Amino acid sequence: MKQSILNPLQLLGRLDVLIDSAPRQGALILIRLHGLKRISSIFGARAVEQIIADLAKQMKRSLRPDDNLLRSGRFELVVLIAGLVNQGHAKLAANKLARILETPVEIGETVRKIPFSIGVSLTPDQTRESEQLLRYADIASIASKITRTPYQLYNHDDLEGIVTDWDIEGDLANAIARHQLSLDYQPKIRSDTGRLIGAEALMRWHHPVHGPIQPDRFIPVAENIGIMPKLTWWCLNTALRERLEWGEAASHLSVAVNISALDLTDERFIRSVRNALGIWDTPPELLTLEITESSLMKDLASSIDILNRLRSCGVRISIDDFGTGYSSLAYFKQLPADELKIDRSFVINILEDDLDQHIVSTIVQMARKLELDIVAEGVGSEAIQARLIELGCNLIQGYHIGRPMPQVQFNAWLRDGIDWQFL
Ligand code: G
Ligand code: G
Ligand code: MN
Repeated sequence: MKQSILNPLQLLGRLDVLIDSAPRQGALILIRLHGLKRISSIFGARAVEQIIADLAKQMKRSLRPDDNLLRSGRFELVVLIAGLVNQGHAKLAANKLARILETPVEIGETVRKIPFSIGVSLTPDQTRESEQLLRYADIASIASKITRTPYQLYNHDDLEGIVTDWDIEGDLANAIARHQLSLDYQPKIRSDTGRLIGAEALMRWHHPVHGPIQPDRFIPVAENIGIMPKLTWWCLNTALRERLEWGEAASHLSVAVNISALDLTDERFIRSVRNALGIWDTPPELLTLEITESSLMKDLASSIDILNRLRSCGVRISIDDFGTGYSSLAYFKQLPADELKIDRSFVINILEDDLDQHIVSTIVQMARKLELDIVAEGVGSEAIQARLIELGCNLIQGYHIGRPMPQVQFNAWLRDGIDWQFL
């Protein structure tokens, strides 16, 4: 491809022409090639130019004569299709391009695939403005990258997702100071006596514009922007303070706080936990820290070390989502834990699925030998609860017992909770 790289204004000019070619529909296909910077540093700029030229030649061959293939960046190409019959045609073209890009190319001594993403936007269906058309294709290409699909057609939800992520990053750091965070509490009961033993604290963020945002969504962002220690500190203190508000009759109940993988890489975390227990004058055995099995596995040796030190302070350790994180028997016995929470996915179909029953029963038997408590989470019905008790789970958590509830509601639930005989 001898063609020079269009600058953004030149590209927008070409898009204006495409848009004006009405009444026929037009499509913009944006192709991003990934990893070429690295190839350029290893093999040189000429090698990269050769790769792009070869790919462009093949792509051109697969397109119709009046489709336009242009270079819009060092590692970016666009195809402008003017004579679209329908949307299906644009998808067909994107698909053909993807097939070509999926073919491995020679790089040095090896043959490798160049990772790519493709975004498609349409005119006049989606917009009649060149800048929008380009943005939409850009957003679709990000969606293609995230979803690991060969190409994506622009849709408005992708834009909302990207805008929301942007806002989350900007607003999360101030969420604590602006009192937008709160904790919900979900009860855990002992299965043989039906007694309440405590509750798990689950973080909630009420965003002023985007409404409730789930922790699954904002915790990875918090980790990325480096404010996880602040959030965990807030969680620990809020949970311990609110536990005191549950009242005298509930003074034996424990509270469980979820911690992130990042907390376990931070030496200061142990001190934070000790400080928080001191501030709220709470016996350490009334605090449980829940850590997912998969985050434990990220740096097993160091996690085991930190968890052991936490346990020696008296804090209880619970391994969350157990069964989903490639546990091996080899390390099972050195897990510094007091409790295993069997992942919801094994619990949901337990009545129908023999394999799930078998898995739960195996985990229970191993855990018993190690004298661990076993929590079944996600228990949704009486029948499921009964089966889990038969299988030997001694602690139960799930919608059937109680949903996660805001503090005020949880307090009311505690007062009305004759069912759970915690008094
Ligand atoms: O209620 P639910 O959607 O809240 O929780 C989703 C996931 O988010 C759960 O797996 C839970 O472990 C995690 N989570 C909830 N609250 C917190 C928190 O305060 N800290 C961390 N690290 N994870 C949390
Ligand atoms: O991974 P962790 O166990 O921390 O996840 C807790 C999540 O599970 C929360 O999002 C909570 O709302 C959800 N949850 C708790 N009990 C149930 C249940 O019985 N059914 C379903 N579907 N979700 C539940
Ligand atoms: Mn949990």
